[in-house]
Amino acid sequence: MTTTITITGAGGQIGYALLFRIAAGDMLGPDERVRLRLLEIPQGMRAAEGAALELQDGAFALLEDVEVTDAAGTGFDGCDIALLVGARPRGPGMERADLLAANAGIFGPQGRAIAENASPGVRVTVVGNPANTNALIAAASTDGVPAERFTALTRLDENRARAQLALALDAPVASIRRVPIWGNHSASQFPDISHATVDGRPVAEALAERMDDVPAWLEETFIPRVAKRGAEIIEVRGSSSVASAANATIEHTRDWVLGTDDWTSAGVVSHGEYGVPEGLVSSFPVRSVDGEWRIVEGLEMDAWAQRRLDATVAELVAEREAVRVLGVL
Ligand code: NAX
Repeated sequence: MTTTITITGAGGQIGYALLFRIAAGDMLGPDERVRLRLLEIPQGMRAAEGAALELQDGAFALLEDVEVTDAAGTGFDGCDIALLVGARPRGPGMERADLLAANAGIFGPQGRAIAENASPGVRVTVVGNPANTNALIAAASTDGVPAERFTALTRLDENRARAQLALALDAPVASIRRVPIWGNHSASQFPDISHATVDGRPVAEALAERMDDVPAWLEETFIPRVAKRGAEIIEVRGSSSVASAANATIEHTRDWVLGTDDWTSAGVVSHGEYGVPEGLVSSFPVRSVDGEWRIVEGLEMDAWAQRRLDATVAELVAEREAVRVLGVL
């Protein structure tokens, strides 16, 4: 079988880190052939064309075809999976409303182009920031494609959270499970350890053996470290997260297609679960079953966790309002 994958912003940094791993079979496995559509804006075309030349030079057995274009109709033609990476970054002096407006001008038309050209079962993973609201805009701009087909990437945040817990507990990262991210992919996000386990036992219990005040560590160290990790990477590396973001994009999309054996996190459309207003694209604990994300329901939340969730959801509501004022929704 062959899957057609469209990558927007393919000439950018994350695009460059994604393409070769997809061609090597890291996303859909060693038996699935892939056809890549690299969608760029005119200024990004040369970089994307260069990446396409390198893809040829990789001689990947699974790579059937690569096309580079700046026309959305061609880019999304027959697309089964769309990775929406290209976005307008915040420029100097740019207000949040300007950023939302600029991105609405990208994700609205791309949503429409997906509805008109992609395959009926298309799956969309939005990486470009502000990812949740960009996914909401794209979903709202389509006729006929269910909103559930549009998701936002929060897997990188979850991976960061699991890695920080592994360090704190001196445990292998693979032994840490069930660390969902709630809400927005932003500094307001809530990485939640209430249900997390390390080798099957509660993380909270294991942390309490190593520190006196677990709640203070969560509030003052763990949550800010995870939520602001992007800024830390920029400070140390001099450039934003790239390979880790591409890795998370691959894991998110692979799990959506192939299924999960436990919880993970994804920004998905709310139907009112946990009091999150219907229609928002919020991160939740999810499982992937039969090719669809299902929100893990019925989890207990104490008052502190509820306050954290409410705060990040309030930010998503404010972003939706800002976009509504622009007349986009
Ligand atoms: P780059 O600036 O390296 O690349 C972006 C590319 O997108 C450029 O080549 C540009 O020409 C292209 N582009 C811009 N508008 C486009 C459009 N309308 N159609 C097609 N292509 C378009 O950024 P990069 O480091 O690759 O980051 C891409 C996006 O990922 C940014 O918005 C960034 O904020 C976001 N991130 C999201 C993360 C997440 O976890 N959700 C984490 C990493 C990253 O910060």
